[in-house]
Amino acid sequence: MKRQLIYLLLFTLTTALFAQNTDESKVGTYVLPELLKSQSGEEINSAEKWNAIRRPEILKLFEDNVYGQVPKDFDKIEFKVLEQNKKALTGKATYKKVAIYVIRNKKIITILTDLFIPNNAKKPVPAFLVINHRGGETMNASPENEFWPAEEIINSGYAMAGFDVKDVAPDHKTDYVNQVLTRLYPEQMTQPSGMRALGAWGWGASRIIDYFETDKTIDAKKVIVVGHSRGGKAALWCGAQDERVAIAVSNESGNSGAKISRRNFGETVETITRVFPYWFVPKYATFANNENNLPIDQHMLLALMAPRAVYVASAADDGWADPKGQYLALVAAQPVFELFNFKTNLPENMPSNNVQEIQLPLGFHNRDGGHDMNLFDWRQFVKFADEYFKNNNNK
Ligand code: GTR
Repeated sequence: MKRQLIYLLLFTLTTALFAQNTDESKVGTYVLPELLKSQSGEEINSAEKWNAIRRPEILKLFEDNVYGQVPKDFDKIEFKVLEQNKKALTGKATYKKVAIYVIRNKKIITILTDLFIPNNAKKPVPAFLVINHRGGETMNASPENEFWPAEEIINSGYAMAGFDVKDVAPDHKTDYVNQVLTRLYPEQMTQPSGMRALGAWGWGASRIIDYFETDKTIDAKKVIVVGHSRGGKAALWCGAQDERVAIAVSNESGNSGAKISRRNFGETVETITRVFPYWFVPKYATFANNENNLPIDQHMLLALMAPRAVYVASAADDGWADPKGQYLALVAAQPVFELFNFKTNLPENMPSNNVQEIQLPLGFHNRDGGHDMNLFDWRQFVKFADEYFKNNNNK
């Protein structure tokens, strides 16, 4: 709880220090880069062409200009259940602490995962997996903990998992290199489009999905990767990279997450690259006050989830993350989902506060209140996941 307060305070301070436009009348106009035209000018009018041509192009543009590559190779991965309690949450769940050891070139890193699995499940369960930047102590299963409400999630028939990003890349300007980058992929640091912190966090989530694939109680084809704010940026990039992610949930990910960068409202590329340069490749800073020259915008990141599902959550008082800019990105991503025969038709205007909009495989809400992830948000994620898994025949 204390840690959450500190985050809230820091967040309020940053937003106050770097006053950005929050006046809708001053937003101005912008033109988004084309989703459905390839770099050589070819019309992308089918799912096949999207997968073969445009998707790889856009992934590479995000790698080179924003988040860096995500290395896929390592020599070995091993899992060890360090703790297990079959009577957790008053007997409703099994708790496991799992260590994930990843080895490359004789170097090792360890990611610790906290995991609750419902005991009454008759078959493998879908799992929520949180990329947590708020510290391990925020993954406690106490009923007051709305950020990671394990019991509520268990009651809804899902497993609840999470890991602390510090195991893969500490959220710190210089220390971020200390885990996966220095130990496993040192060459990434010498490459201009090598992995940086946000990419490393997503890489960590993928290793937990590797573990899920070995745990018979989990349905690894129904993994919902969730991130709040900076964690939400990482969740979207993870989902774009790792097609095992069934649903990517972005909670108030804002700038360089779900928000349209060209929309001059809330946090800008200038601020984010100045305050958090280590989240991105160095080239991203060249787009500070120069967003119109970005070869991508964030609607393209959401589109990389197609035909899988993406959920964008906002909070009405979180102007820094630009609720409307996040909604408009989802609207602008729709043409790619249409290529996969999803007839989504999101309203032009953002839905009213606290009203969930579901047009599978897309979902959105903008709740009352400020920057946080709470029970209201989680209940919407569960409703969305329930609908999606019920309706998606592939699952
Ligand atoms: C802010 C940052 C945002 C967002 C947020 C958070 O200070 O400017 O982009 O990531 O932190 O993670 O809570």
